[in-house]
Order: sequence, then C-alpha cells, then structure tokens
Amino acid sequence: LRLAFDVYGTLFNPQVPGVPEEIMSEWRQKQLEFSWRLSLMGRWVDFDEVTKLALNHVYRRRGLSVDSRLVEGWLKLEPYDDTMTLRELSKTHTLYTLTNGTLKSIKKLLENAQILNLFTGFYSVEDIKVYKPSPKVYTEFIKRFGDAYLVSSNPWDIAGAKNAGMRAIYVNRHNQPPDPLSDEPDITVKTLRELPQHLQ
Ligand code: LAC
Repeated sequence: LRLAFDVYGTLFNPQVPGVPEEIMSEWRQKQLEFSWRLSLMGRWVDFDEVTKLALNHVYRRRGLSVDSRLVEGWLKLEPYDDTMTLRELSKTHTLYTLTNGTLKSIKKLLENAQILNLFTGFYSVEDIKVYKPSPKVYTEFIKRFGDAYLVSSNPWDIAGAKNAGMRAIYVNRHNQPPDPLSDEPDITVKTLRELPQHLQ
C-alpha cells in the first residue's frame, strides 16, 4: 500500500527543548492557526516562516523577549519511539510524506532520524501553496502518486483527508475523543507499532 505520512506531531514530537510546555502548545496552535488563516485569505507564506511569525507573536503577547534561534529547534525535533516502525513498514509498503512543512526542513528531520531513505517520495503543500486541510492538498497528492492512506496523529488532518475522499489512518497516541468535524478514520491505532499487523 501507499502510506502518506504527516510529519509534525505524527513522526516527530513538536516539542522544542527549553520551551515551557504551555508556551510550546500555544506556539503550535498559533502556527496552525496562521497557516489556516493564510489559506483562507488566499495567501502563501511557507511553514518555516509561519513558525517564526507564531513564535514572535506568542512571546510578544506575553511581554517576553524572544530568542529567535528557538525556531531552529524545529529542525532538531525528536522522532517518537514508534516512528522507527517505518523501517519495517517500508519493506512491504511505499512511504511518502504529505506535510504542511517545507521539504527542506522535513528532509533534515528525517535525515537526522536516519529514516530519510525509507521514503519513495516527498510531498509538501509548498507545491500548491495552500495548507492542509484544504481538499486540494489531498486530491493533488492522489493525482500525483495514486490512491493512498494518510497516516496522521492530527485529528484535523484526518478530517481533511476523509473530507477529500482519501483514506486515513489515525494514530491516536493521546486517547483524544473523536473529532466532531471528522468522518470515521478507516483505521485507528494507538501507536505506529500496531500498523504492520493492521496492513497485512
Ligand atoms: C504537518 C504538520 C502540519 O503537516 O502536522 O507535518
């Protein structure tokens, strides 16, 4: 099967070392909000830049001075333990990325984690300059690479894929309740480790 992986939050833990959890979560939320608002406005700013804008905004809002080097932490995120299951999955399935991130940054992450070579193809929304969960992203992926499953831990991403008619595998690591805007994922697992047995 073709498996199209979301990157941030699915393969890599979006936690920059040295950033308190509360600020990190607001940073991540603003990063996503900015990406969605830009797409609704029909504008394009790449995800690295969006991440920078969100960082500055979150610190300013709190009246704190910001160390802009923190943004480089996104190039050094840790993969989840179960991400290493991709080594096994790549033997019998074809792996792709399907990410809001820039190819430059996500390839660096995959390289650091020594899993870059497991992928057959890399797809980023930079190609069409509109962010997930726009249906255009998922349909463009399928047009280009063929039918595939999106694999994501982000419920809004699963919702987006199902909405666009793409099959989806939800990695529900944190036991989140179902997303009210989403159709049922085709497969739900708690970690990527369960995936090989589901896809036999
Ligand atoms: C990704 C982020 C947005 O697409 O989760 O990798």
